[in-house]
Amino acid sequence: MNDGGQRRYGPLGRALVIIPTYNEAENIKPIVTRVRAAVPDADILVADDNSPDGTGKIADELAAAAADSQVQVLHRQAKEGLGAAYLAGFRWGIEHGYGVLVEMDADGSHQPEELPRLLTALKGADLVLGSRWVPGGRVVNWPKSREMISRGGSTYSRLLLGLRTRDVTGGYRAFRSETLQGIGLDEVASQGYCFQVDLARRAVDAGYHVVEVPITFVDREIGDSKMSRDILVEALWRVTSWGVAARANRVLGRKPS
Ligand SMILES: Nc1nc2c(ncn2[C@@H]2O[C@H](COP(=O)(O)OP(=O)(O)O)[C@@H](O)[C@H]2O)c(=O)[nH]1
Ligand SMILES: [Mg+2]
Repeated sequence: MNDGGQRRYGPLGRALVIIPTYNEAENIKPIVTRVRAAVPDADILVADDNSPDGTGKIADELAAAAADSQVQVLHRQAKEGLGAAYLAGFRWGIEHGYGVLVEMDADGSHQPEELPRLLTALKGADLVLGSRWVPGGRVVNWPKSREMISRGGSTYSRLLLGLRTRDVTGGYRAFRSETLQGIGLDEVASQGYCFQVDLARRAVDAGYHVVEVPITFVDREIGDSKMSRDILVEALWRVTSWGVAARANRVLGRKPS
């Protein structure tokens, strides 16, 4: 719980890097190879939504070639969004006894070489956010339009939800498994990218110690972004409704739901 970082934290335990994929056939092998090289002790779970381009099959081949089952694949029936893929991956990781669950995109935007810094910070925190918008953080090759959407989304969410973290929408994160178990995963309904905002606000509301670590986010060079208008609309209406509910609760003197 959040006591300004004074709490003594237990050992981290084994780490599982969860990589959600939808049509990442050209990216999956390079990212798995980079994670294995950067953090050899961590295991990897690819959460694939039955990608039509055969990403799941390539991931199976990588799993078969990996020593000691360090690469696993969670095959899901259909494309259900980033949030649903992560929830399934978190449940899998918790069931298998991992102490740390990491979120990482498949397209190279989240550099595995930066993961050791996130894990070091997690030794004194409940949740570490890789952050583009703190000093030392940056984005490379991102179109100005995407940067505006991301920065705007973070600012809107922070103001409406009263969050102090700078990068609320980012998806490069390391959770202690206790943190995930303490924030009510069963009640998370967010499907698209607002899933990230949802988890961040739940962790802050539950009093967890959330730390931001600067990262360099590199835009994908291969494959297409899955960002869509529907994902943006879902984010806007969910964040707005959480903000309105939080304000109403404050006015009425109720605890946040
Ligand atoms: N399993 C699964 N993965 C997804 C889905 N949507 C996006 N992803 C993955 O989530 C990560 C981030 O998506 P990306 O398209 O790079 O988003 P952007 O960086 O915001 O443009 C990538 O690894 C995608 O393959 C989905 O519906 N299901
Ligand atoms: Mg991307």
